[in-house]
Amino acid sequence: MDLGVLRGHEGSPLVIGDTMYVHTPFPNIVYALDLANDGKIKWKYEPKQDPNVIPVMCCDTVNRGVAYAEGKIFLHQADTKVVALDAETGEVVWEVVNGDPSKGETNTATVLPIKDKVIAGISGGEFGVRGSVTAYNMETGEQEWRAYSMGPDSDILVDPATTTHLGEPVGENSGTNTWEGDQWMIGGGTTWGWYSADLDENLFYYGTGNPSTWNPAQRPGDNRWSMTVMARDIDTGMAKWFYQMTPHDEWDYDGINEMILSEQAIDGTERKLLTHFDRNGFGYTLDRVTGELLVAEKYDPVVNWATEVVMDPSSDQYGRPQVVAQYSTEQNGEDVNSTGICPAALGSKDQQPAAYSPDTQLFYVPTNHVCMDYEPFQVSYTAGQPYVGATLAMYPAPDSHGGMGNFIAWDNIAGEIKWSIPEQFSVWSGALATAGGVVFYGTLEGYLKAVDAETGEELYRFKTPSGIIGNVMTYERDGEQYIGILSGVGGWAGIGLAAGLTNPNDGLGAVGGYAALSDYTALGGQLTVFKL
Ligand code: PQQ
Repeated sequence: MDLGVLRGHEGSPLVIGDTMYVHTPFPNIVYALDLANDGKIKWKYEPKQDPNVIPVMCCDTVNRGVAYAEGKIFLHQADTKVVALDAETGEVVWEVVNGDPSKGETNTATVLPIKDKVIAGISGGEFGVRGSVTAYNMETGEQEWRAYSMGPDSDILVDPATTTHLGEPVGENSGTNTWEGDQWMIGGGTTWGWYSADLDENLFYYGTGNPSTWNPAQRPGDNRWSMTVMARDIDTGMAKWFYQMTPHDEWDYDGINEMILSEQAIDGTERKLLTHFDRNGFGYTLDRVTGELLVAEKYDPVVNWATEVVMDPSSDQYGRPQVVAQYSTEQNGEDVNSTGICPAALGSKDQQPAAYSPDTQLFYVPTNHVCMDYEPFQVSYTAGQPYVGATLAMYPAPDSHGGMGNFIAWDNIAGEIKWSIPEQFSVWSGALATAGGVVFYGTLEGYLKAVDAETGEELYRFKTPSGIIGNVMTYERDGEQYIGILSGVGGWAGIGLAAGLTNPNDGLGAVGGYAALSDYTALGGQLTVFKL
């Protein structure tokens, strides 16, 4: 099905009963398709949004999908309006405005409907937005609480004595005392990624993005709690534990990638785990109840900005990446132009989610294999204007013979790659693992691929009409299994094609890095469904 919108199609369709809900990038159309009637359109919702939001979206006009609960479809639009639609009719039940695009606050993420709440994040780390998550009442849309990523304790919803970081209380003013002056007010740490929840623990999990600006010399300190995995109480928003992966970021390694929850045995004991493939190139395994750090290993051997994450709890460096001075972009408060940094700012992996198979106990991870040169420069803050302060160039990692991505299988307990499939471009699509031992992903050239979960051997490929940056999904109807995928090249990697840019430094360096993509695909916006 052609969806009538070009540019990047992230996320996936959602199937509830006999209806498939499909979303598009800006203007964020939602279609309800009748699966019992050959996909006939039951209803279509097209919000009216001010197109002035487009220039304040950093990385294409993407949207990562709608969510469903209690008979409602939840759409979080680019302009930050959260809308609850009647799933049967498409009528608006309630709507609420979560942010202000005139200050650079936008949205690309889906929401987390959980218990009686809808939890929503915010984008705008490239505009000096101070990130937050907000819970709205699922029935009425009324705001229940908001937790900022940085700021006073009452803003970030911590208890200084009981909220922990690596097992220690965070103490008072933890969201301001690693910032100089009022910089935390424009401190970034936006929340544009994926949300997971453990209902038994009454916790939800997500990560915060880069501190603002990208010029680290302008924000001395660890910049807490940017770049942090957060575990918060669903009812109150109070934080139980934090783990900051990249203190004082110098590379734009946003910590927002998905948190995958699994129950696995470690040394014979069943643990509740959280596995996270960070932009910074480390794959982290934590105990999701306590926040204990169990594993932190590189999931692309080319990662060079840090040698390791210190795992000894008695060290004053515990949990901290050991930064290699050559790849720093700041020395003693001064800007430093740095070359050959791996990974590039879009990370060893960006927002495209990995998948876990409880059968193989492996994680299937779409990755980038890209490095960068980074030139920070002084930038001043004006509300609604870009607040980036760095010029970037991106290129394939040196050992890769031109390949810019790999699709890997990862053992989250050993901290090791089990197998790796080289790809010409970054794998910008979300993976799907099935109980049939088949794993799916899409490529930027537009292939949907099926591989063997144990060996990575390719079983099937199909070229869809445009590059794939959506997430492969599956559903069952009348005893038959189906696979669905959105095509439509774009996102940060495809921003050159999506926004028609040609200057190599444009798109924060991605235009040059992915210039060859135009030899393989063109803009699109389609849904393709396969029957097994
Ligand atoms: N969005 C993409 C994408 O959809 O391909 C990639 C990125 C974003 C990034 O790599 C970002 O750093 C990023 N940062 C923010 C932010 O800091 O608020 C927002 C977004 C976004 O909303 O898409 C991205």
